[in-house]
Amino acid sequence: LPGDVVKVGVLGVPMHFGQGKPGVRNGPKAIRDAGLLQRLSDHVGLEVNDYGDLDIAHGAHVDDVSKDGNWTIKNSRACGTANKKLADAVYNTLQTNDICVNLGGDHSMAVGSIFGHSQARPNLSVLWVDAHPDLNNPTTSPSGNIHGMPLHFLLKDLENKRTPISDFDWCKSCVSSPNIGFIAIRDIDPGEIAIMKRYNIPHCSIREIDRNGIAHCMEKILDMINPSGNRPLHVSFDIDSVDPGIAPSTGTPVRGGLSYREAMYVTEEVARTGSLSAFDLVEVNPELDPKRAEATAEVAVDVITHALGLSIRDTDYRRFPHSGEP
Ligand code: Z70
Ligand code: MN
Ligand code: MN
Ligand code: MN
Repeated sequence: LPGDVVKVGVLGVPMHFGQGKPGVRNGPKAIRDAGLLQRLSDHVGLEVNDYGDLDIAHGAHVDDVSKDGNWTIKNSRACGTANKKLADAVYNTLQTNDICVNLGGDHSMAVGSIFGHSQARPNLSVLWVDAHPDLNNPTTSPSGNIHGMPLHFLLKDLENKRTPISDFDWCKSCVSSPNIGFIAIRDIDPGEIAIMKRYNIPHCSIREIDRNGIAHCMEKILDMINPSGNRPLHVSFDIDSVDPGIAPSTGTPVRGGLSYREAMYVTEEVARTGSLSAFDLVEVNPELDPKRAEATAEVAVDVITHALGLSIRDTDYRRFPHSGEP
């Protein structure tokens, strides 16, 4: 309601089982240390509820290997268990908050965050901001890393083709291909291209951003994934979408990413939809390029605060009542 203060719940997700670099578990701390909570409350004017970090059990390393030995999915037990816990936490957070912000952690956590979100609020649209489309399955994956596969467990179109991984049986596919869009993708595996083509998944590659500009691309992708504007919006933002020149502390830097302003424009347009319901910020690894880890975490904070309305507050003071009127 206009005039009501927007309530945001923040969850730290020190997930690292989806890939091989353990430092990504310190992403939530780096992002909090860069001042996220204070900026959300003091600068954006939100009511912020911090639920701390999810307690992720550091159990034994158990892989799932296919009977024919054709594939291995690394750490499936720990990753599946932690994601189930996250799904429940996101669901609970959305009972008392307008928006849930999830601080990763590696991108495998999108399985839990999107499934939990869909349980609380059905008919999601998903904006996937990433250098990678993360559409692999155990047979197409070049790495066996689950952070390259979260959408395999989430896409309804793949429901009947899903590789049965018992550690993820709890996750029902919950997003349809017309309602998910990729932006900033530029490092795509052959199996992922085949899936994108087969299901005609909306996307704006980094090349399309070069060609048509970020404003055109955002208008196009938001209109494609949520034409009526009625669906709750889930944004899953991998920091490797941003150029490694400004956000280098991440596991798989890919040159030629979003500029600072392009990243802010993306998130400003997210705020302007008025539909943002959950936001993941993933893959900040402060142990990589440690001298620039603080700068990377600051970009992450800027991304989140802009998605939650920082720079549009002066022109939309009804939704963000603490801002000054122009
Ligand atoms: C590759 C794979 C990936 C992030 C790398 C890489 C996936 N497509 N995702 N870094 N964040 O292993 O599936
Ligand atoms: Mn990713
Ligand atoms: Mn990525
Ligand atoms: Mn690749």
